[in-house]
Amino acid sequence: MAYPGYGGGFGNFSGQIPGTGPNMFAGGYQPGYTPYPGSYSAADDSMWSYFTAVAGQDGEVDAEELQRCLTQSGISGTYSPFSLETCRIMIAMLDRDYTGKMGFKEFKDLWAALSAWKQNFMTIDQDRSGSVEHHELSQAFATMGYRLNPQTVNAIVKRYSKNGRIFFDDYVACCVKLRALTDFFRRRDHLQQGCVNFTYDDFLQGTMTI
Ligand SMILES: [Ca+2]
Ligand SMILES: [Ca+2]
Repeated sequence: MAYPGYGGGFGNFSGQIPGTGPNMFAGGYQPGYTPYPGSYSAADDSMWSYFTAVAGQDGEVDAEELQRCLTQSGISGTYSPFSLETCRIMIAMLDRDYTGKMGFKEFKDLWAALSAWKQNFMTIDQDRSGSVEHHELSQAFATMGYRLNPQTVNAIVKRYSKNGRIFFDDYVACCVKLRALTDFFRRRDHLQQGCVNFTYDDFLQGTMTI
């Protein structure tokens, strides 16, 4: 049987990193803001300088630093800035060595993922209301390859919406969580049956850390 609920292409960060050049900031950047000083020749060098400035003394980016830098960078554009909770979720998603912080590689991946989400959000918001509504989210999940029953979609919309509208920040949190939990589940669903046994501790580790 086909795996129920597993999201396909979108959100698979490895392999969709468009590079470290300034072009990854395309789309919705507030005019006038330049994260890359023009004097740098190699895009990687300027990304590295940007990273070290954000990371501070410990050389890694935590949730507070990430929130500050995302707010400053204007990557949310006209959408409201990312909450600390969403920043934590984003770090948890990419934090391969479980330090609760991001190194340079993870930081680069996040920038790439964020511009992909933003493009994705604008595509899904078909009526240009600036938010994603129930039918738009339901369609988006289907496009991403998730097959969720209507009650599940209803429950997710209730959790992530304000007056029926899901804004960019909550949309990202929702997509990251759905992806991470699906991955967690799928790794244990060896027979691809949509049914898993796990221990209490395993369950808590997989869900509480996201
Ligand atoms: Ca730091
Ligand atoms: Ca909309």
